[in-house]
Amino acid sequence: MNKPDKNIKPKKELTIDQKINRRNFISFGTFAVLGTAAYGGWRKLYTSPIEKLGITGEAHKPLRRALNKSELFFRNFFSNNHLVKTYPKSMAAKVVRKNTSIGADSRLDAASWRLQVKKITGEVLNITIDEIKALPKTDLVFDFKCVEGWDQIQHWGGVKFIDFVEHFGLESEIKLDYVGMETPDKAYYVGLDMDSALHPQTILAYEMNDAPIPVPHGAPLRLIIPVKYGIKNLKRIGMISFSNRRPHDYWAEQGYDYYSGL
Ligand SMILES: Nc1nc2c(c(=O)[nH]1)N[C@H]1C(S)=C(S)[C@@H](COP(=O)(O)O)O[C@H]1N2
Ligand SMILES: [Mo]
Repeated sequence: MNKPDKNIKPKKELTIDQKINRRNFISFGTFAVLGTAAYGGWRKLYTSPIEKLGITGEAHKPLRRALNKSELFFRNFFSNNHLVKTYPKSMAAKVVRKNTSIGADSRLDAASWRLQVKKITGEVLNITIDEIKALPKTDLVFDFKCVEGWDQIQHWGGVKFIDFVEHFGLESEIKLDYVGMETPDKAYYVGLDMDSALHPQTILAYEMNDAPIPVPHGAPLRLIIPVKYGIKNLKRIGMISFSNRRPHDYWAEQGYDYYSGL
């Protein structure tokens, strides 16, 4: 039998209790360090200033910077005249899907309906559907997408928002950052960034499948904005306004993304 070498110190065995204590110490220490860092990060975010303006204001600035980065990408993508894919008329659905119609499902008094446009001077234009129909008509067949997960190729016709703006002399208004639209009873309302509103495929539509829009789909005039999800495509427009502050938005108030771009 070999005698133990005097020069090699016997390795000190840790007892089970010591092992547990040491592990607890390490994990608690790690937890404390990470926890402090996380709390610090959260504090920093929480106490950071809240953005007032900007496309998606009212969020803490560091968060918003990240969101704005991706948003800016898409805004540039669309404002550089990138067009949404279009289809031949023959591919458009004959039976058009219908979704919620908040503010657009009561009886429509077509004769008294007017599109109100609030100018920045305070003046309010009252525009008839015939005045709108007299403007150049654009047809659009595209894939309409609802955030609930369905999509459908649909055919809409109306005046490009940009043509409407030009005709009614709203040059000063479109220098602002946002457009707000709401139903005549103000029950449903959307806010749109100006770039998307002025996109060449954004139309104030009065026709669906070459016929006047039926009431369930937004008669007499609805917004068709193919760079956005369905939620922004307001049915039965009553009022249009312009501002540098984000207009209120029905679904954004329920927690949906304000921008709701595709
Ligand atoms: N006034 C009004 N417009 C609205 C809505 C609404 O509830 N009220 N719903 C939106 C949603 S979520 C979608 S998907 C589309 C559906 O349009 P459709 O019923 O013609 O398919 O309208 C949008 N516009
Ligand atoms: Mo939707």
